Amino acid sequence: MAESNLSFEQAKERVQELVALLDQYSHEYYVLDSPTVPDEHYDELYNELKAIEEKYPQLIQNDSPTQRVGGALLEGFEKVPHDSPMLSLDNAFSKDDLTKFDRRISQLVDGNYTYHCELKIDGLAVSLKYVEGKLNQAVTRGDGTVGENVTANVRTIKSVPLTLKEPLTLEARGEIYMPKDSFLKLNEQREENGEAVFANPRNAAAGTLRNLDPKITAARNLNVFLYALAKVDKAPVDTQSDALALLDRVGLRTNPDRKVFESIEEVWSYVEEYQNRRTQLPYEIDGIVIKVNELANQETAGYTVKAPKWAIAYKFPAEEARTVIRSIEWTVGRTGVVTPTAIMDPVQLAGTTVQRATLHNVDLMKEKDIRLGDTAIVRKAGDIIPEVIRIDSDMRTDNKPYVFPEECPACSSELMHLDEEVALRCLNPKCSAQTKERLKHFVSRNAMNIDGVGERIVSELYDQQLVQDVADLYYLQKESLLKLDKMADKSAENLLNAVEQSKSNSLERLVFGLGIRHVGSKAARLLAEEFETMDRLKESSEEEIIAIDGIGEKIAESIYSFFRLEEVDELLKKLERADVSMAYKGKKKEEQIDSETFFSGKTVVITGKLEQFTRNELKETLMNAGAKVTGSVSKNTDFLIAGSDAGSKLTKAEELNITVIDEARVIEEIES
Ligand code: 1X8
Repeated sequence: MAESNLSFEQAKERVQELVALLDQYSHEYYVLDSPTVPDEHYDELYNELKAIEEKYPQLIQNDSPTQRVGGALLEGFEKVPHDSPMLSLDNAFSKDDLTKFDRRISQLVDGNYTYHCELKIDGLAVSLKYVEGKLNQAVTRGDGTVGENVTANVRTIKSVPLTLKEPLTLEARGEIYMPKDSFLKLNEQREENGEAVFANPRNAAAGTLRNLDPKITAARNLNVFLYALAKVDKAPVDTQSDALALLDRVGLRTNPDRKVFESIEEVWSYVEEYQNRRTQLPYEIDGIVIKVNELANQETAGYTVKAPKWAIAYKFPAEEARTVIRSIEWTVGRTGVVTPTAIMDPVQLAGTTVQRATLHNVDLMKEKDIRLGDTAIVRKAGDIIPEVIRIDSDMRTDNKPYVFPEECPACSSELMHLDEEVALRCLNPKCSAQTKERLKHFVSRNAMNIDGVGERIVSELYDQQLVQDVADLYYLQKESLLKLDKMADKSAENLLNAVEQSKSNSLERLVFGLGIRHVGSKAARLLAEEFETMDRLKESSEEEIIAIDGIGEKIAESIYSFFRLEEVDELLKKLERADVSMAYKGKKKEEQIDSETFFSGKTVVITGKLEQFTRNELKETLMNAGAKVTGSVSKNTDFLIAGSDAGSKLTKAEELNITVIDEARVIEEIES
């Protein structure tokens, strides 16, 4: 780099000029998408600035474009409360939902109103605060009340101005995202380096924004669209259109694909237009946000605790893709059910590369007449699990009807259908695949919750003949564990500790863990509550079981016959000899009746790192308070309890407008 030969005074003036010019060129390039100078010219000025700053470091301004590259490693992200909550939006999934929304608005608002329609960007919400025109703070949405300070990382995003074109004090909110092509390149790179790939652009953006090394953020291509003006001093704003125009004017990047409409019919046309165009956009959108345009009308319509009443997010239906089925894999489950998965040519679907899709069962395969070589239409069920929804029969050439397997892929015993079941089953109770699945179920989180015994360890324990049934877990010795692949002293000890701890679990975990047909964790809990010990459950009659509210004939029959099996008797004895508790440790039924709590009958999900409880303690506490604790967030979830570093569940909960609470709140509610 050429050394600068300017005097200090000259340099000072030149720095001002250069920063202003470079800011202008950046704005034209990154925000307006229309550069006015060649890249080389920008680079020349940038290098000149760099040279001056090298000679006179006291002239380096915090908002100099040379200061975007990302400095030192961060220790963590400071928690910052939002001045006003960052709310989520209610969702609409159909034209009918939009019509209902419109009807509500017409009742809430007096007089005329219009709708401002915008694209719903699939990224992460952030708040940017500018003080007298200078970028002061960038904070993630977090739980809506408190977010994380990601200023160091956001500064590296080239389209985020460090200085506004006007010295305003304001808070703008928007979405940080990773463009589709950057996401694909990033994953290609990661694959080459043997690193785990990101599932979709949103996860990649989240991982990038929440990276403790701002240099990494700087090296990846994040971008932002601002879509809300949370607060502004000294600027008249009467509508959402005005707000976005103001953001444009001061140099903040907004999405140009927005429009005002007078009627919900026109809104629907806009929705349909973008539903068709979404795949052509260079970034992912997952819907359309419809807002009442006039701020006065917004105020009249008001808010619920979770969301503004004056806005709604129309969510697009799941994306579909087409690809060719090359083979079909059959997997044996815990109960012997053998399920088919299509192995296909890799295809991009709603942000991820998909190569496997469930075919559910033989009947559905027959119904869809699925053949090897067929072109399949795939979709993600609930936006997560890819499934084949149909075959494009026009694309079929001379593919032969599929020949279904007659033997278990694991143990080769004959497969059959039980009664009227659609499922194919392997009926060999000693089948290796089934046994491994039973073991996996027994150690799983909702069952005995034996930490550190995952799929690989279970498989090895079985293959090495250390464990043949679930009770064998309690007879494991350290010496034999050390013979397993990658099993060090410490991990063997941890494993044994986890096994030991599980001995004192409350009865419902064991009942669920045994994998009795039709007995899920909810039924297991009801049974444990009712009978309190394994012995009493074992001796119970079908009538007694059916008498329990929430348990039907099918479950009762299954439990009754389970406990009549000789091998079950032996297994229970073996567990008892190992000192595995067979007693219920939760609240007695009669204790529960009078206590209607905050959590009674609520479905809750726990995520993130907890401080005050272990996960099990929290779970038990919640269940004692009458909550149903489940593993994944769905529209049926009432609360998500989020610790620190919450990931995809938090995102999902936010998307679904589910109330997110922290541990402190749980304690508060339990104590009251
Ligand atoms: C979330 C989003 C909004 C907009 C775009 N993308 C989003 N992900 C928008 O208003 N254009 S608004 C929003 C929210 O309020 N939670």
